[in-house]
Amino acid sequence: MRVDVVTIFPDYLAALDLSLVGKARRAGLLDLRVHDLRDWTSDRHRTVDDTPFGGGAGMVMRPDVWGRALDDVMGATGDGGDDGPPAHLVVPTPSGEVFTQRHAEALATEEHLVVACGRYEGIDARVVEHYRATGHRVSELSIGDYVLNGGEVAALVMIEAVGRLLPGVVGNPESLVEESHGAAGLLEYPVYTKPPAWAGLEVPEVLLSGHHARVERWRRDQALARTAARRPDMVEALDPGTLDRHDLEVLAGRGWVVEDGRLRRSGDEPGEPHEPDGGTAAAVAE
Ligand code: JFT
Repeated sequence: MRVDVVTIFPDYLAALDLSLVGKARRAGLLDLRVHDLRDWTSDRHRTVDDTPFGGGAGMVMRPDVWGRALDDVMGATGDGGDDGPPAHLVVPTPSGEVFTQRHAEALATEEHLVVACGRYEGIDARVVEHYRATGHRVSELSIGDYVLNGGEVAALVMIEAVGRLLPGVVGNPESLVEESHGAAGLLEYPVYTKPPAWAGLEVPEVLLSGHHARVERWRRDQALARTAARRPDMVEALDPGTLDRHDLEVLAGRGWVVEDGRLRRSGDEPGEPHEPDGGTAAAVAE
């Protein structure tokens, strides 16, 4: 996969030389190129921004500079003509869809991604409009509901999430398989290693027992309890048909009941606000 990143802070992306993504690059699985947007300016001050039409605070990134940069790194059209397959343009933005593992999986199938990292109040909206109009796929994505100062950190997150899915990047594909089980709808169970006692805390006895079936059941109970405590949205999305009697008992113990084929908090009437849990979400009971 080829990934081009355009930014006014190319050094921000240096972290991608490290760790798994760096390994993928050195193994030739990922061709990552970071570009300085200012290379496409033409004035003495290398200006990339200007004041917003219509007024308001801050500055907006100029479409002409972005257009020259993106034409160079994406190819001028999205028709896949003479310069390889059409690039998929990824634009981090607080106004985007929230980036999920589903987006990472879809992007990992692409041959060429271009990530446009903006700053200030954002990039002139005509840039996205223009590349869509010229046949490119464009994804405007946010990494979550908190405020960053620009797209670079979001790009790091997305490139790491995509990069680790490229065939051959994660050494042991079993860990990807195990993860996709987790992605089947529950948070992961807590994990422990040596020493068996630390800071007065013991590793749960069942994990030392060597009793595989009991270990599996304990881990599933933990995953269910955590998910119930921390992620009611994930419990609601579970298909009760995939849960066994014991699963349903664990959830019932945390206030979840099956009604009309869906999980619902007992006592919550439709449209009523959910009763807060008094802090158990932070530290899940054993
Ligand atoms: C923030 C961002 C994401 C994501 C791109 C560009 C400018 C600053 C800004 C902040 C708030 C409102 C502009 C960006 C993000 C996220 C991404 C830009 N800013 N307007 N902030 N938070 N989750 N992805 Cl371009």
